[in-house]
This record gives sequence, structure tokens and C-alpha cells, in this order.
Amino acid sequence: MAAEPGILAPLDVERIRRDFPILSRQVRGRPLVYLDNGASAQRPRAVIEAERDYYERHHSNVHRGVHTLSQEATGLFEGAREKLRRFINAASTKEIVFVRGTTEAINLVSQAWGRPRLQPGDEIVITWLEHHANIVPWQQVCEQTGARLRVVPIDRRGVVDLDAYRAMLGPRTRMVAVAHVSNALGTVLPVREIVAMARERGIATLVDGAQAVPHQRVDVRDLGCDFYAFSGHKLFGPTGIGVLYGRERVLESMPPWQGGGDMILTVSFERTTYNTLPFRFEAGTPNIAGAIGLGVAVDYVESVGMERIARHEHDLLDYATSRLLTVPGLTIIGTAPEKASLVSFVLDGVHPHDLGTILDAEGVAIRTGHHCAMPVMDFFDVPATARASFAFYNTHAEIDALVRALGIAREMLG
Ligand code: 7TS
Repeated sequence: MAAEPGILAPLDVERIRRDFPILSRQVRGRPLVYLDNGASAQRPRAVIEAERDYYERHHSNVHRGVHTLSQEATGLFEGAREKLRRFINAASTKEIVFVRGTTEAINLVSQAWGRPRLQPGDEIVITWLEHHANIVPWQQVCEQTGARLRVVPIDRRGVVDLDAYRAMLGPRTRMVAVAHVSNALGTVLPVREIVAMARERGIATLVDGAQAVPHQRVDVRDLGCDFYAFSGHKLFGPTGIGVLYGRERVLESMPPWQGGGDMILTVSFERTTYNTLPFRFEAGTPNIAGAIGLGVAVDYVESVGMERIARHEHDLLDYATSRLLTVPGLTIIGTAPEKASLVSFVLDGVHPHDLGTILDAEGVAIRTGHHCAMPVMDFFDVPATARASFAFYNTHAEIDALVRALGIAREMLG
């Protein structure tokens, strides 16, 4: 990911690491080297304490009671929504829908936006490098409506073919849904350009930002997309909470997705009227503590500084790439010029799963498998890859530990 030039002071990583209690634990008698941030990142103490404080002092249901606790809970929950609005520069808190995570956000859009309006023969455009969460919900709505999924190809580096994309946009294209950053390859997609080409033709756009928001500043108004989805747990916040940003005008045009409490204004057996945005899309009691924790996570990364985070991670990516290339028999899968801070690789003669087990014995946590992106594995003709994904609390020493552990694995299995 492009680092900001300029006079930013480097991160004091050792100080930052002390904010994350789990980073000082041992795994199998060795210091934990946590390089699986793409799957889920760790939480700073401030997030853990915010959830605890909420339960110890303020918990009640939101938007319901006039009693003090309910008002406090509502204030904290809605305060978190405002923090998330500011974090991605949405125009209004009406555009911030709390969901369980990226997966739920995309399902919401495919069902509440797509299902009522897609017609047989309409087209939804995605790319070859999408996570299953940005494939399967579209396949489901295609089955329900007779719409068709079109897939933009990638090249051997893992770069999306923009000419093919442009050629695919036509009178039947209704939605373009693309990852901001590929979780399997690390490719950063030119989403601003991709969105602009769709918007020129009046096509709706969704950006899956699950792997982008932890690593760079995101401004949804600058991107110009209609929807932007991300998960709290990859952004140093709690699990089970995430955000769907939707442009107000577009959300207004959508029927509710789920029915129940909090999403209504009035209910009688004859007729129900729906609540205003964003509550219309938040049926039932939400993950209140999760939203509050996510708000604190956003405060935390902003206090560190997204530009400084991007620069440190860029440095980690460069270092990891050059060190990994010194390992005999190692091939990096995903060599796009614009990459976020993760590296997927395979090692000759060693199955990634075996590699993961040996690395774990050395205290090194990486993800091995298909990364919920099976079409990417098919494209590169590998069953799985090993993936090291970095956060701003990772260090060069941890990358050295990874490379050392890979040497051990090669001796044992290679
Ligand atoms: N989109 C992308 C690009 C992702 O990387 C993930 C999760 C999701 C969507 C789904 O997010 P969720 O929070 O709703 O589950 N990616 C990964 C991963 O790379 N390893 O584990 C989960």
C-alpha cells in the first residue's frame, strides 16, 4: 500500500506492542509471533476495557428505555456510530449500518438492494480475486432473480485487468462489487477508478473493504462508492460487529432486510411502517458492546495515525518480501505492484498445512489454506498457500523469526 511521504515520525512499535496484552504471551514455549492479522487482528487493552466497562457500568438495551442505563447505553452506541462515520468520512450517521461483519453487510446488499430490482439477464460484475463473501451472496441473488455473474480476469501477478473490466460494463450491468484489497494475494485494487467507470454508466458499486480499513485511510466520499463493507475484528475491534456504509439516497430506496424490533415505527396486524435510517436495517438487539469496542478501536488507530500505520506496514511488506525471496524453493503468489501488507507463498515439496503446523511449533502463527478464495487458488493452480499478514505492531524481528522457522520446515519436510 502506498506510504505517505513526508515528515511523519516512525512508530514506536515496542510501546504499541505493550498496548496489546496477547502479544506478550508464549506459544509452545516461544514468544508468540502473530502474523495472521488478515484473518483477525488482536485488540488493544483500550478496546478490551471499553467492553468491560460497558458491561460493568452501563449495560441495558438501546433505543428503548427512558431509564438511565438505557440512555447511557444508547449514548455510547450512537457515539460509536459517529466515530465510525468520521473514520470513513461518511456524510451522515444515517449511512452507517451496524452489522455482524463484512459477510453480513454484503448479504444485506445482495438481498435488500439486489433481490427486489434484479431482472433476468441483468449482470453483476465481480473480480477473480474476491473472497467467498463477495461471491456467494451474489450467486444466491442470481439464482433468485435470473441475473448473471460476470467475473473480471486477473493476470499472473494478481492484477485486475481494467480493459477487460471496461469491456464488461454494458447496458445490463447493474452492480459492480469488488474487493479494495485481496485477502489471498494482497493486491490493492484501483477502486476509485473502478467505481468511477461504473458510476459514469449509472451502475451501483460495492467495495469490500475488509482488508483495507486496517491498513490505510479510507474516505468513502472520495471513493464515490454506493456501499462499503468492513469487519470490526480485522480493525482491532471485537468480533461480531462490522459496518455497512450505504449512500443515504440508495439506502432510502431499499426495503428492510430483516424484520423485527427496532426497525419499525408502528406495527399493527394490518400494516407496519418502517423506521428511519439506519435503524431500518438493524432489526433486533444489536451487538452494543461490540459497536462501542469498535468505536474505541477506531480511536486507537487514529491516535497512532493511519498514515504512519501505512508507512510502517509498507516497510514490513518490503522487508518480508526480500527476506522470503532468500528462502530456497519459495515462490510468492501475488506480485502486484500495489500490495497491502501480506504475503502469500508456497514452498516446493511442502504442503502449506504441514508448514503451518511446523511454524506453530516455533510460535509463529500464519494462515494456511485457500483463504476463502478458492477461485484464486485455481487460477494459480495451487491447492493452498501459506500467508503471512502483518499489522502495525509487527516487527522486522518477527519476520526474521518467520524466515528462521521456514528454514526449519524445509529441513524437516523439504
Ligand atoms: N472480504 C474479505 C476481503 C476478507 O478478507 C474477509 C475475511 C471477508 C470478506 C469476510 O469477513 P468476515 O469478517 O465477515 O468473516 N477474510 C479472512 C481471511 O483472509 N482469513 O480469514 C478470514
